[in-house]
Amino acid sequence: MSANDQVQHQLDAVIIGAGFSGMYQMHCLRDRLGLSVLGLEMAEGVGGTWYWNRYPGARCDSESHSYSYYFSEELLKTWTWSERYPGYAEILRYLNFVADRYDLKRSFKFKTKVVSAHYDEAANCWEVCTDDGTRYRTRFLISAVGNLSSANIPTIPGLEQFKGKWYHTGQWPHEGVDFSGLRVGVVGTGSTGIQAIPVIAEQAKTLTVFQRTANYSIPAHNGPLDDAFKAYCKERPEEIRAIMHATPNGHPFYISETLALSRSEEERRTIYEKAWEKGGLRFRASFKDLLSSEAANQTAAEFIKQKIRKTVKDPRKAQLLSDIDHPFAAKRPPIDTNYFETYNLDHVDLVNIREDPITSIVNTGIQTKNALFELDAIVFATGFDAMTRPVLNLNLKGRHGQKLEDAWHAGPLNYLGLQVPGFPNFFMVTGPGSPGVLVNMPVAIEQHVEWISDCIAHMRAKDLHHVEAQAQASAQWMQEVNQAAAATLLPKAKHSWYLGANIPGKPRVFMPYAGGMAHYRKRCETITANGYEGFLMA
Ligand code: N01
Repeated sequence: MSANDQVQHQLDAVIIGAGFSGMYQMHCLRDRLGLSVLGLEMAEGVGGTWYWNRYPGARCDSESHSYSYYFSEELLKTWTWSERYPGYAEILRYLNFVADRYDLKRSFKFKTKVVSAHYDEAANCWEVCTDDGTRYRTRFLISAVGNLSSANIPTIPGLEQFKGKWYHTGQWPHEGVDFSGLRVGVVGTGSTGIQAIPVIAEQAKTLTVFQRTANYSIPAHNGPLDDAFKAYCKERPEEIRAIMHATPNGHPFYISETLALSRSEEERRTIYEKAWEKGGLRFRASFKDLLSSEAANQTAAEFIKQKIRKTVKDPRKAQLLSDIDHPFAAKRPPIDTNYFETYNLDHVDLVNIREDPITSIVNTGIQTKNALFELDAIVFATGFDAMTRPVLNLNLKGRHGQKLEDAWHAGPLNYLGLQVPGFPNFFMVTGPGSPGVLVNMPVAIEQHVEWISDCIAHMRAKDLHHVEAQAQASAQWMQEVNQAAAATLLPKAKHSWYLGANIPGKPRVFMPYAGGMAHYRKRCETITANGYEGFLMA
């Protein structure tokens, strides 16, 4: 037994992760409920996804005034965002500001990885083991590990032979990377690649983009916020909050009530042009049915494809970039700064790896079926094993020693994205089965954290010690999650991480709840009002 291999004292709650979720969960349980709580975090500091994703151009697609905690008027009045969309560095400063304001860091143990946790049925508690050999016993275990925190590094033969340097955008070196004078290859054209490519192109000697699936993107029109808008955010947070709580995706703007095909082609074009000028995710709100009607969606898709063809001068590149195989916004729609314009630079090339696939990585670069691309650096903007992997990596064992991996062999069985049957007193913040990743994350996070905190407060008030999702309620919830997705065009993107389709061997299940945040919130409230319907409490 090592010095550290010892059981620490009994805690009320352990929270895993110190991002947006874990920090607020800590504040709620420690400061509002007065529980003994420990936070465990792999990174050296707070920030979660923004701690790791420091790649060039990393920026949020939620507008900054909505990408904030809304639980405290004081926070809203004290913090001022500088740009329409916050960059990773400003978000990290914000999260550190919040952590310091509430003195949260003292309750987190950083540089500490949870390697496993099991539920001790006799004692009705979780034993959590960390990589330094310490074991913690806790009544409640809360995963705040995020949905996009497990990097997907493709297994391409020969990577270890590459003589240059390679990077995954989700594990970016904190000191930054200087691409000046280098021949750089970027693999992946999702939200991340689309943000990174224009910035890398500014430095690199040559940039070769390896595209498997062409993607839509809307101009972000990012820029500094003016004083009038900053004042509005401080003076009327209630108004902004009310909109965010009323809309399906938690953003601070309404979705139009108009059906796309109810307007003439010319009227539609004018609406799309205006939305294009506004930029960002607001474009998706142009019509009510863009995500439910294929015909409506095609009007938006065609508008964007025309914009791409008009922007990109080289006809071959324009064709490759606009040959998009899925409905608009069926994948999370990227927003960009000069993405398509970047392909007009002479030193930027585009390779269609669907036609000419990557076969290996050799010491000098990337080998496709037909050509060798000599490179000094490779950037994998290849996304994440999303939603389930970060939770599975905790190596949980629930009642009767059941592994979460087994409980989820056919997909992430859960109730409301909050609990898994057979795993009592274990909660997930914005887990699979909840709307989180489809909405403005802080809105979803605050709702979940408050629900979990209220549930724990209720249990304490009633002297209850055990809460667990019922199997039947969970099975029914899975049906609702499927039905909600099927009512949209979201499952039509074949390679989407929403479906787990980006990871070989992963069950193809639409993981997030697509019924909308406002509806989901009401659903949770009703369940609570009905005495925590679908949960077993004892
Ligand atoms: O990851 P992705 P991401 N060989 O999975 C390609 C959030 N986010 O990091 O489509 C070759 O979307 C893959 O190709 P394909 C946001 O929620 C937000 O870009 O599978 N290529 C695709 O092009 C987002 O949705 C912000 O055919 C491979 C790309 O890599 C989520 O993070 C910014 C490959 C991966 O795209 C993930 O975005 C950034 C392989 N083996 C991210 N494997 C903002 O807030 C994958 N690809 C703005």
